[in-house]
Amino acid sequence: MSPLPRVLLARKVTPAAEERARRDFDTLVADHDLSTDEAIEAAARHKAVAMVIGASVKLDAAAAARLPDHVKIIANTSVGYDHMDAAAVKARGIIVTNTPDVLTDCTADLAFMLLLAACRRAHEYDVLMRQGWGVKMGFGEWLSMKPSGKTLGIVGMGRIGRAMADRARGFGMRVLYHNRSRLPAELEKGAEYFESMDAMLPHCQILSLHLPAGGGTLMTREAFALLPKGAVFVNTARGALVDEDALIEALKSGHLFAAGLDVFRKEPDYDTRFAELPNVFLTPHIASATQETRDAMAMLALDNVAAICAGRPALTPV
Ligand code: 8YV
Repeated sequence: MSPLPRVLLARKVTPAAEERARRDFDTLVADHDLSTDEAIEAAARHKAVAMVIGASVKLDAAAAARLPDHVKIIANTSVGYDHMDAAAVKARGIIVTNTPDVLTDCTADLAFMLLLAACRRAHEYDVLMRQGWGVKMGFGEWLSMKPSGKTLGIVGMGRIGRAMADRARGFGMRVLYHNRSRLPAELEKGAEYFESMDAMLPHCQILSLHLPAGGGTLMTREAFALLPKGAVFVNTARGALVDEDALIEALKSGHLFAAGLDVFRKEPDYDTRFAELPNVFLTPHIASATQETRDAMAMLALDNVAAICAGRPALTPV
């Protein structure tokens, strides 16, 4: 019997996925999410043919050049892979995979939760209750914003953007979108296409980002200014897309009614000025963090590893 393929789990995965990895491969399991140097060193030491990684392993061109020759696949446990220079890794003859589809529903669910929480002042009411319901509200006081029937703008109408649009339709929203190209009618489902994001922004009572990072800062001070006064902003995509100073100013001035944010520029840290704003609902980059979805993401990463080790094509190459 040939020896089991050597795999490095450079990040902690779920128990079910770890059990499978230990059963199907000769697996070295890291006890924490490894840094880039730690991961490259562990892969070399373990003679790994596969590395299962998360965003703590940042493979820029220089790090890609240091990957050991025996590594055949880098399996990301995420759909976004802006933590690596995929072209540089692939130029080394190494397959790169990600985890599309399996996290679409949970990411759209969380984006919609942030949308509802931001519109309905969920954070403020929750704090108020935990402080003993000190403020008794009059009929016309502390009012929030009705999400149903509003106009939602989506930037990035890929799988997650379309799942967000599906949820919005259930709330009677008018859906606008900006995307690199217009979708066919069966995917558009009545959403209105804007070739220019700037042309769309003035119509968006709520704006939600669903595109990868890489194209620089999309939501600049000027872009926020184009949103109508009282708009709500939701981001489950990447913090790098947003000028956070401009966002904080817009939230403070009341130009934005509220925001719901799952992603930040300085992850795994964040600008704590957000925490001082009552009109922000914050989550720590957990859109895909349900038991079901994290299991599915880790299993898909391992499916990709298994395919490459068996000489088959990867399921979800990038
Ligand atoms: C994270 C994500 O990767 O898939 C993505 O692009 O950002 C997330 O799913 C996940 O939180 C693991 O770190």
